[in-house]
Amino acid sequence: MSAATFEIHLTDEDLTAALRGDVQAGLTASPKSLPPKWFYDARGSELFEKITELPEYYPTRTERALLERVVGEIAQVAQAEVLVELGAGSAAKTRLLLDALTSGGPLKKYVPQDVSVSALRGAADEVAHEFPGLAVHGVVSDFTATLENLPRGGRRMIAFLGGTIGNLVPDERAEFLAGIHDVLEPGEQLLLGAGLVIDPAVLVPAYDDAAGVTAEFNRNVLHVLNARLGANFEPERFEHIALWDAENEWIEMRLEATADMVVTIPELDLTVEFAAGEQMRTEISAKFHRDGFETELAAAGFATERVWTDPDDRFALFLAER
Ligand code: AVJ
Repeated sequence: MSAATFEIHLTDEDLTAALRGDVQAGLTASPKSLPPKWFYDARGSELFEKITELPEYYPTRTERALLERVVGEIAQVAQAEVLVELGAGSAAKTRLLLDALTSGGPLKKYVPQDVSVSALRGAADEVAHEFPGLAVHGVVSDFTATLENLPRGGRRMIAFLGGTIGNLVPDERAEFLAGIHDVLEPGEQLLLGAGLVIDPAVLVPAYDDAAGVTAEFNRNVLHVLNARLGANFEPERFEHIALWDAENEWIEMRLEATADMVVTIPELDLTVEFAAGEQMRTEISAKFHRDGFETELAAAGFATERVWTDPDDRFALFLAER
């Protein structure tokens, strides 16, 4: 019986310190904003799982179907011995990749990374039992620390799926891709899932569903601030907004204050005022053009080997080589 091993570069205290810094900076800025990574406490992760099942939210099922179709080719081209999955969480897509990379290639080791031990532990142990010949080594860290501490040896493929790259603004994206390029050896690979620019009439409802699950997910960041920093937000007094920014080609989620409010955040010794109608950005989810993204990969030093898209051109998988 095999069990997963773990290394932890990020403690709960580190996470709280990072949250404090982000909230202090974001809520004292004008306009106010909060980074999307703080959506994902246990409730936020559950709400995101629900989002992936909504009729309007096409990215997850589109990427999954695409992956199902091309995973054999990916395995064949990549010949990966080590799969590193960034933001692995409880990723259901992992099985598909692992099946293909073990049966159609030389995979020996799986390294899932996430910021939350709890999300990672269960999933990593399950994979270890399902794939007895595979070494499973979970890494709890942020991306930067993951890249710095990435185990060497064996031909590696780093996978970053789900379109989460879209949460980064262009500068952060360039830095992130360059950071991945830095840690890879020539010949090693990056597998990236990215949402493509499509009709806003399809895009916007994916982030503003009729059942209101995304609205609740958006407001969850306020629950997180209440729970972790002792803040007294009344989340139901903020309205969910999702809009398509055509110039930047990203979906932007915001929370709009429905009344004048004063919020205190004791852990930060901070009082924050919201005016009725004031909007605060909580997430960007950038969408891409195939060529534009290849250019970004090239700027980071990658050669794009293959690009696959779904039949409706809504989502793309890029396989790039250092
Ligand atoms: C998990 C970052 C890929 O941007 O589509 C879903 C998060 N936000 N609905 C995305 C999200 C609103 C999602 N990612």
